[in-house]
Amino acid sequence: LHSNATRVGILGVPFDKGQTKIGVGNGPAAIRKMGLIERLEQIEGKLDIKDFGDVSYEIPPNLEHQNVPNMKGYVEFVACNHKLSKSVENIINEERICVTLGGDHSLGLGTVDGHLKSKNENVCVLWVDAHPDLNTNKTSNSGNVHGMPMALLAKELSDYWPYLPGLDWQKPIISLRNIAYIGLRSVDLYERVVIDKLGINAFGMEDIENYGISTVVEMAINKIDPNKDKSIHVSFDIDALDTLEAPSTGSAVRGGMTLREGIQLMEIVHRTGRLSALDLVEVNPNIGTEQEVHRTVDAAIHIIAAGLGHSRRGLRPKNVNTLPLQ
Ligand code: HAR
Ligand code: MN
Ligand code: MN
Ligand code: MN
Repeated sequence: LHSNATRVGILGVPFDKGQTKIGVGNGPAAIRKMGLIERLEQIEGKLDIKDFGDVSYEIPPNLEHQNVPNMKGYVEFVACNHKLSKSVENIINEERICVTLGGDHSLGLGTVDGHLKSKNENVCVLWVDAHPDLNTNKTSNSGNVHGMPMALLAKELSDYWPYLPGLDWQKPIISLRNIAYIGLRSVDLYERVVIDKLGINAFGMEDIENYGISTVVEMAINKIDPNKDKSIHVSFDIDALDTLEAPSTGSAVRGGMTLREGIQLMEIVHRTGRLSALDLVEVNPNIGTEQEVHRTVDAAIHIIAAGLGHSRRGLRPKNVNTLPLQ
């Protein structure tokens, strides 16, 4: 391997307690089984890929009987994300781009937290999603914690949470100024109020329609990283893509991004050279037909490969003179 090869760490998080549908915990296995690593190995320049396996966790005894109103699966959520945050921090400390395979989107708490800790908080986040995941336990209609990670991470919302037992390791240390949404089209009432009041960078489907995906991505990155010196975190919820592109997911919403737009987004992020963490979440292989599952997982792999430098223009030959062109 080349010594300057891009270093990548793959981490599975078969976590499904952030929502109530069975199957999203099988996401990492499905993505690996369809050949993620084999496809990443074909990327130009050869990546240095290390698979860290799946995160496992135990509930610490002092947490066992804790709960917080309107937060389903609270102790599992806290325990898993604590372990996950440390793993992500270690992988990024090894100078690897940390690719986290979900699992439901509640894992975004741990991945962003670990990234922030590794990079001394000098991080910006692109949250690519149909949903803003900005509910607190008071505003959520579902009590599903996969709709809450952004509200836990944001400094500006820390006063809106009750005491959260076992979450002292996680401080809301990212400012909403360093966060941008892309792909929104299913926003709850309170989420809408928070986005408007706090002026959160939010690019919805109509912005993609009006400006095109490449302009939207450039605008988003310019907003959250104006000096081009931050470490970039992309948290990609597969439901950002249209239902036709990624049907096997728990909260599909029509009218979403094409796979082409998703790939273009990731190619632009790759070209910044500042991508340090990529989450690919909410792939649920228990939803839909075999063909739909295949399409969804394939889309997920295309998104990841584009972020790590796969080029739609094909590979450049190492030595043109050896090709049978004459
Ligand atoms: N906003 C809704 C809730 O809080 C649904 C959001 C959850 N769906 C996701 N997250 N896949 O992006 O329950
Ligand atoms: Mn989400
Ligand atoms: Mn979503
Ligand atoms: Mn293909």
